[in-house]
Amino acid sequence: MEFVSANNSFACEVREHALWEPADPETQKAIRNAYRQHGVLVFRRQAMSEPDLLTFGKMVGEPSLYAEPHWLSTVPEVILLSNMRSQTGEMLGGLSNKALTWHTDQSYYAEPVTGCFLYGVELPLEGGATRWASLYDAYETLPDELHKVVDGAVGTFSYTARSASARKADDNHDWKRRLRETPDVKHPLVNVNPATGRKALYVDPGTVTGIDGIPEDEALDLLDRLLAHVVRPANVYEHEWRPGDLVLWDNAVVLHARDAFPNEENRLVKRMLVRLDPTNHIIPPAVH
Ligand SMILES: O=C(O)CCC(=O)C(=O)O
Repeated sequence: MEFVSANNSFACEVREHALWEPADPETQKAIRNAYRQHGVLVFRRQAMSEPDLLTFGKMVGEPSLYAEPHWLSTVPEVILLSNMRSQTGEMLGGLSNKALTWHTDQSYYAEPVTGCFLYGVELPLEGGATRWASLYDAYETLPDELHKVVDGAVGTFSYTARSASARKADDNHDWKRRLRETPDVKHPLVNVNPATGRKALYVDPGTVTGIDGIPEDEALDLLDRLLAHVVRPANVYEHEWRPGDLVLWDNAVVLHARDAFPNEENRLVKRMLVRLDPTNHIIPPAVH
């Protein structure tokens, strides 16, 4: 097994390793350590059944169910993301073919499940690339005057705000129930890894609607500046998907975004959410 930088970015590609074969404890530990350190791990050319995906999820943490039951696959921890439809015309999973702007999953929950991976099954010839940006590197390279503002700051994370534009699209969400179940929450804008002491910024464009103690227009301006810093090209890993690729990431320490793709083309990726070990990973705490 070999760990190399993916396209000279912060993300790490794991080579010479077959995820569908049983891994010994040393190998598992090396993968978990690389995951904690880099926040994004890329495995190419994997042949994974859904039970294999579940076994991998259990190696990383505790696989968790998603809030949209009709996106779930035969193994219910596996979530389908696709623009494809069944023979009777129902959407096979969620998120259709649309672009997804920079975001991090579950930040609108008081206790986000932060581990996540995608496994590429069927991919379009054009479009549909996914990008990740490091919130560790973003924090570490912030100018001092911004450190002073974000250290100790608390943001409001709103599912209602986040879903406002998505609610207009047909992407197979049960919006009414989701809005009812998901009140606004607060999290710190900077979190510390409990095992390494490393700090990561925690911002989620479109979801963070305000910062405690800062007037709204100033807060939104600050959030725009932070986002521009996080997603500058030197801080981004872009993944061009091929069938069999598996990308694992930690939503507490990276943002991600996806390009749109033509709806005439099929894209099917399988996703799993994984609750991570709070002694090794940042779990963004709720602030009351
Ligand atoms: O389909 C993708 O590549 C990304 C999906 C995504 O952004 C998500 O699951 O939150």
